[in-house]
Amino acid sequence: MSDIPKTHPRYASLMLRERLVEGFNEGLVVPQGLIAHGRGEMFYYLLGERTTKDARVAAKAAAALLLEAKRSVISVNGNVAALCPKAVVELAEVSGARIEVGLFHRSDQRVSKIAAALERHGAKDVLGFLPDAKIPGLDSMRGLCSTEGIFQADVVLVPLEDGDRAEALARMGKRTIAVDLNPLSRTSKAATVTIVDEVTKALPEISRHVEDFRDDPDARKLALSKYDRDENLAQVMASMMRNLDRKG
Ligand code: PTJ
Repeated sequence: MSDIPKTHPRYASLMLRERLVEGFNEGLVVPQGLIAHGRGEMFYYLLGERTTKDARVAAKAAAALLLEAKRSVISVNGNVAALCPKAVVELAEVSGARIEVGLFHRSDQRVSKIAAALERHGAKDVLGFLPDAKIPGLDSMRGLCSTEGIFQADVVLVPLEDGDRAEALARMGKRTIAVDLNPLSRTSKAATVTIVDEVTKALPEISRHVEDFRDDPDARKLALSKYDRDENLAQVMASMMRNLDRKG
């Protein structure tokens, strides 16, 4: 890892880059993942690199969806495995979701490396190595999935997607939770609940709400009724525009 002083004004952001570069060197992250992260950084910068009120409202709705689910799955790609493996495992533990590795640039070697990285943080029974099902209408490798995981799930968390799978999962009647810093992306517009926040912040935020709502069905109902995806995305865009005005 590079030696980044803690006093550096962009320390947190630079450390995330370090994690990705390390993940790239270990074979978890593909080069395209580094580009995807750069795009995310740009939107995060426009957001003021903070968790907004709108992201919290969405994270509450996501927690409610996970608690209401019969079979939920967290889909993990290379970037997510490199950035926040522990947060993935913790969310799976508190919500009862399964973890499945689902890759766009799929190779067996990457799937097993990512599964091993998650297992080092305590994950159990990670799915995805031997896919036995396919998401209809999705020609990319990300369409491959496992029957006991994504294929039969009713709620799927899809952090850092590129859109087509979220749409295909919606066509299968599943409810989806996206974590995407781009409020304009197809994923953001296709998911049932979209959290526009940095993934390392969003996952622990969902876990906290899962714990709060576990024995409180009324709070879950309220969280879902207060969330409107398109209105939430419009508010996020408005925050970005205001920040741009201030920075300009
Ligand atoms: O590991 P693989 O093979 O499955 O490949 C994964 C990548 C990331 C390469 C693939 O999913 C991809 O190309 O994604 P996209 O189309 O670039 O979309 C990623 C989205 O996530 C973009 O809208 C980014 O703004 C957003 N994003 C990037 N980094 C973060 C993020 N959102 C939240 N937190 C981040 N750290």
